[in-house]
Amino acid sequence: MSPAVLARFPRYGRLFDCIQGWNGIAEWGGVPLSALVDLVRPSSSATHLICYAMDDKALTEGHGRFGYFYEAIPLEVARAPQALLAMEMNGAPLPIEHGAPLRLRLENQLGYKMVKWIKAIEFVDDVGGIGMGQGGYREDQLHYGNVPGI
Ligand SMILES: Nc1nc2c(c(=O)[nH]1)N[C@H]1C(S)=C(S)[C@@H](COP(=O)(O)O)O[C@H]1N2
Ligand SMILES: [Mo]
Repeated sequence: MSPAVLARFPRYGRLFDCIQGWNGIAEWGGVPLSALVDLVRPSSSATHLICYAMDDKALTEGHGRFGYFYEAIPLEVARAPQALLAMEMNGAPLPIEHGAPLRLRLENQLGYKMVKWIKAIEFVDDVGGIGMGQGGYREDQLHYGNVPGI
């Protein structure tokens, strides 16, 4: 993506919180997720969008976990101004360790909702049939809450 195009993206900097207690600060650039929702015009029955990631947690996390990382994002969270499809971090292209080529930034949610290494996005009207049905990988495997607002 050219610097001129990147320069037009909104940028957000905010304290980032993981549920495990660590945090960090960065500045992110990208496309508002609401722009994608507007473009797709999901049917009125759609409640969430699912971000599917490239990482197989059996390989990257162990502890007996399995399956590809994903998270379900309620459409009202996706439409919020704090929701970004990020391609840039601290003024440079998004690095692989932080989710290149594309990651979610949801500045009003805990870290585990911010899917890195996105490979596909799907709009659904029920999260029950996705993964183990709890609304996300961390919810399925660790019983985290599925709308962790901060
Ligand atoms: N694809 C994918 N995205 C993910 C995760 C993951 O394991 N796989 N972990 C989540 C969790 S629990 C946190 S706290 C943040 C960490 O983001 P960072 O590596 O940019 O700090 O990524 C989130 N996104
Ligand atoms: Mo996390």
